Amino acid sequence: MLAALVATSLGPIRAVGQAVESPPASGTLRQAAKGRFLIGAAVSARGLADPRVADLVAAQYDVLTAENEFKPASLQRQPGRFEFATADRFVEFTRAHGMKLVGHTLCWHSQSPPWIFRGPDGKPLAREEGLKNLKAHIDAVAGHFRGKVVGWDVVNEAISDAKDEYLRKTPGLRSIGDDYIARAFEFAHAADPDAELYYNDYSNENPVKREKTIRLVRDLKAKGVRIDAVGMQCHLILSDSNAIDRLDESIAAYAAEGVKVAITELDVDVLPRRGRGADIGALEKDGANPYKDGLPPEVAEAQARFYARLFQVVLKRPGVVNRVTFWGTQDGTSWLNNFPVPRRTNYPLLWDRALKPKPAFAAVMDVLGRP
Ligand code: 9MR
Repeated sequence: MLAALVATSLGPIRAVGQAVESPPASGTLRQAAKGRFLIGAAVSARGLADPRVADLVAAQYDVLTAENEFKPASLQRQPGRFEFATADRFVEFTRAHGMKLVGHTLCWHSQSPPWIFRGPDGKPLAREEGLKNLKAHIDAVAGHFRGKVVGWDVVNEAISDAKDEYLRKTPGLRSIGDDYIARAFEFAHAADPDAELYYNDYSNENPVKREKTIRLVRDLKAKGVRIDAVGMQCHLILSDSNAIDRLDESIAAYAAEGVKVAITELDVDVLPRRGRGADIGALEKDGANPYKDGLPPEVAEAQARFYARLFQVVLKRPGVVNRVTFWGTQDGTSWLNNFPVPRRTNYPLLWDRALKPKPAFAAVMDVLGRP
């Protein structure tokens, strides 16, 4: 099936395909990256239920992340009532296909049930109550998936975007205090001692967040807390031409702290943006939607060059970047069709809406294939 997909990409159906000067590379990302780093993707339960997506995913990637199904709101909507059935399908799928699985995420201010850190009045729970809920969640979830996931995004997006603020004022912080992050890592380690533990965030290729991330890594290490890697989401924007240089510098800075780096949510937004990051919204309210009838070949080519540069940076430091995970597989189901402006037509990934590989796929394969 995969061979067929690659072959048909040469057909004249889409303008994007016509722009490719040489035929798209054959083979898979997984083969191409072998022995250097793991290559992964986020997929939703709905995506996995589509046989064409399931085939593509099983052929191309070493490791999966569930796009929403391991988040606290999915697993423990009501206190003490854990719902693992949907998440367990990811365990079965990855096992059946000889793949690894990453857990995303144990502690996040978004997609979490409010009662974890807040009372019925909306006020922060007392520290001991908040700690008890955090521990109960992590014990149950990391315990359930013990031996089934290779690692956890233990805490997600806890660093502030504000220039003069270190940590985001999340419900967890307001209830427990600054050390909720360290405690989450300790609980995760106790529940699954073999799992790798990651701190995951967006925009941490940028200097301001990089410095705060380094502060956090040092703080955790000083407390004797296990942290294996910084997860760099890398929701990047095509027009931000310096992003790759900042990424390069930041990978070096994290490596110097003695942690690995995983690129955890990679995509390259091709639409106009006024602001940056994964957490803006109001600014973009009336954002333009210029490519609703197709991605112009020159934009597809620019995106291909952008991805190629990114993978060159990844390959520069063997053993430091140990995983690159895309946030999705095909353009049609990417979150970026609805963020920061709802219902636009975006093209952030390596496969198009018909599951045909784009120029960006060929470009990545080309970089990975070079000696
Ligand atoms: O892709 C996810 C989307 O389906 C959800 O609606 C959204 C809810 O916040 O979360 C998206 O995934 C996010 C990830 O969990 C954390 N980093 C930013 C991702 C994109 O928003």
